Amino acid sequence: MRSSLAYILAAVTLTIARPGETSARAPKTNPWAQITPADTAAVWDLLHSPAAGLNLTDPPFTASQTDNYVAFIDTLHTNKSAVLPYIDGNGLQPAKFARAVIFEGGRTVPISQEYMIGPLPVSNRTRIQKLDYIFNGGKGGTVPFNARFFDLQRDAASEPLLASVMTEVADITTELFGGVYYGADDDRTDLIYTFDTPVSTDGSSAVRIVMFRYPTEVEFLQPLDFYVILDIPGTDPSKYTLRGIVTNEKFFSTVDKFRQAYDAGEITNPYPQPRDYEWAQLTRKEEMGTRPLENKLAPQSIELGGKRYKIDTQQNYVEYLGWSFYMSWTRQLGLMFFDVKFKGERIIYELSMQEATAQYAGNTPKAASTVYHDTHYGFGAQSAVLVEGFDCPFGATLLNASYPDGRHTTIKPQAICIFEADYGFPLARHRTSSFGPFQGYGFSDLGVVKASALHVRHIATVGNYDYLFDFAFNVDGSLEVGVRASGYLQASPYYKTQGRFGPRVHNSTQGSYHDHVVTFKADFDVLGTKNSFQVTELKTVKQSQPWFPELGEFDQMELQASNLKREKQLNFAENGQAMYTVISERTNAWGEKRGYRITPGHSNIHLTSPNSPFSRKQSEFSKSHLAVTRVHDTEPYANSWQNINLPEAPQHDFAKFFNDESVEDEDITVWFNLGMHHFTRSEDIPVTLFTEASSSILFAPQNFFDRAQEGDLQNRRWIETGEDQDELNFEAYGVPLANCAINLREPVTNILPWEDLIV
Ligand SMILES: *[C@@H]1O[C@H](CO)[C@@H](O)[C@H](O)[C@H]1NC(C)=O
Ligand SMILES: *[C@@H]1O[C@H](CO)[C@@H](O)[C@H](O)[C@H]1NC(C)=O
Ligand SMILES: *[C@@H]1O[C@H](CO)[C@@H](O)[C@H](O)[C@H]1NC(C)=O
Ligand SMILES: *[C@@H]1O[C@H](CO)[C@@H](O)[C@H](O)[C@H]1NC(C)=O
Ligand SMILES: *[C@@H]1O[C@H](CO)[C@@H](O)[C@H](O)[C@H]1NC(C)=O
Ligand SMILES: [Cu+2]
Repeated sequence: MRSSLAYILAAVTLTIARPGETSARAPKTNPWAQITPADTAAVWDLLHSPAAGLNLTDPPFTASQTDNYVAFIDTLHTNKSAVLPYIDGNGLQPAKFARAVIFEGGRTVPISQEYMIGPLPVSNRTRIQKLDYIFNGGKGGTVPFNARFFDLQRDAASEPLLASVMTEVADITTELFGGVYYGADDDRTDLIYTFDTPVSTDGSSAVRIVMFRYPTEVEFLQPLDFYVILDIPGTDPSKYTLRGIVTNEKFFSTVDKFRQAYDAGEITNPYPQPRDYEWAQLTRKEEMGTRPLENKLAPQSIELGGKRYKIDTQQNYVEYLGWSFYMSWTRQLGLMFFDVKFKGERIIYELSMQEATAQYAGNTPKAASTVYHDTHYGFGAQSAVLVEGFDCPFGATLLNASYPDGRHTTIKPQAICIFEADYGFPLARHRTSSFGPFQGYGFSDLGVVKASALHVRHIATVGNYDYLFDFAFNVDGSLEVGVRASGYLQASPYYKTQGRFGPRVHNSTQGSYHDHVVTFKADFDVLGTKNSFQVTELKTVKQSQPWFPELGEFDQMELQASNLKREKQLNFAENGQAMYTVISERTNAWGEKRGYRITPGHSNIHLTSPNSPFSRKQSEFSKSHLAVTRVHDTEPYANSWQNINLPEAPQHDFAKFFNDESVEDEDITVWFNLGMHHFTRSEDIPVTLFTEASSSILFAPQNFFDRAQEGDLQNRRWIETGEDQDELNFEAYGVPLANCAINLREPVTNILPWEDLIV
């Protein structure tokens, strides 16, 4: 498989010259950098040392759910209060800390417990402390066993019950689906399954809703109408019980009742799932024919003038046409940006994705109950190689990403790309003309300015979905955040009666309706930490003007600006009739407060169901377009990675951020949601398309400057007629056109890094 993939991709490899690729030097050592591989190993060893007293089983895959073992190590957020004196002054670089999640199944009351370990590197000053301060649910870093991540160990403990139920009905599943499940390790087994999330509501019990599928590469699109629900509370498998079997939209609380119904002819499989799956692979489909001229190479975005950005790859620091920023990467959240400045002035302290929630609907136990928080699986850990020329333009800078993986560090080669791209439209243009029938004499001029942006991109494939995160730093000082989704639907079996949950998209497959809500954090520091959140409403008012006596009172638009006083979750106004701006008290040349506007882009949504039992309290961050809070070292994250299984008793409750603190002239964070209401369609087969599954937001200067940030760009043209109208003056501002060199080659490359590297 590996070599054939490499071969196909190598067939269209374009190598372009990269003149002037340059490196930057970060002003400071990156204080948000992830912990080093050496630190990860040392933290691992420290946790496993007898002195730590944690009694850990190593390696964890040999452990059972009643042992203690390390789930993972990651980088702990560096406190903003410690960073500012360092990046803005002569303060010391803040100490690095790791966080570690330990599954403590060996305790009398089994739990998951999170720790902070630091300062790093490990020395005799390094301490292992409970990590509580970033979780506000009341139990700190403790998560009850029932709610903890459903790992291989929990899977193994509930497997015997599942296998025994499925063995009892093997004759029926054979007749219905031509498949059996005698247990994962049984050679006769030819079905696979997925299970529900959340597995618990408040941690007091756990449920396992198993949905079977055919074992193909496209399992997400090949669901079978067969569900087994197990109650699996605690760590003692002898207490695990069958809640029931669901098929044909009917519930059977025992195997016997199910068998009686089957024998009575009440259970059928009217829409058999095909066993073939080529239809669901992202390959070219010969039967669809060809389109005229499409056999030619498609247009490409190429940095013809050479790199116009600089990177300090040691510090993950980037400079681009006035912009500068640091990047960081964590196992759970993936890419994060810090200290985002334009022309030397800070606009954003931190910009990072916080959570991607997906909630489904349907009249099946799985679709009805599914809510995902994809940080549960880790955006950093699930991001991987980008295909040059397709995921990112040819010639893009491809950076490796890495994350702690056990005692080691896994490198994901080429997981981040950076490139400058043409916007496809000009930034600005105007043509002045007095030619025409009504003018006595003619003059004309035309100015036009090129638009481009530096993009930083990564793609995380979390289970069925590929999330493309794109951050575009525009030449005019605006910044666009975009997220797109492709990949497989998490589909349900097709039922004739369930059109209200989504259309039939294949023989036996229904595209289950679902919401995607992707929560981001933007800790704005517009010219310092003291900012306000201004809402400028567009109101219609009645007024009269003396020069229109005949109108009396008439309707007129008016801007009514006010600052948000207290922390709040809020939605964008209907019809776009409000502007949202983070402002500083500092003013521009015109006496206006300098700010950055938050402009909704495409598909700015929030979760549809505010009160579903599966998303009740652990998903509050996904329930409004925007939220404004005061910055605290204790509130760095919107969510916690194991919160998903605690909808009724959250480990971390975003709603508690809103405790009436003032957000006027204070250090504030704006949380915002992107996403989509995924109205599934047959065009989601084989995979969802990035064109439609797209969402964005733009941050743009709002009186931040005294004028538009284009006047200093040289990539522009000014064309005017001279005194003699036949004469044309053409100003090109000295940017050469002819220095591009593109070498097209078709090398066979075997360095496509499909495999991770472990260090
Ligand atoms: C250590 O954990 C194991 C289970 O993994 C348990 O059997 C043993 O009693 C524990 N030892 C101590 C000292 O707690
Ligand atoms: C800690 O380590 C340092 C350097 O190795 C050493 O000088 C110091 O005495 C140690 N302190 C303690 C309390 O062990
Ligand atoms: C799937 O549907 C297509 C189109 O209706 C039909 O031709 C085909 O026979 C069906 N396959 C199965 C296995 O039912
Ligand atoms: C990225 O990983 C590759 C191995 O695939 C390695 O050769 C390369 O040096 C790494 N690049 C950077 C910038 O660390
Ligand atoms: C960050 O700040 C909190 C609150 O003051 C404190 O409890 C915590 O120890 C700090 N974290 C680090 C890594 O210093
Ligand atoms: Cu979707």
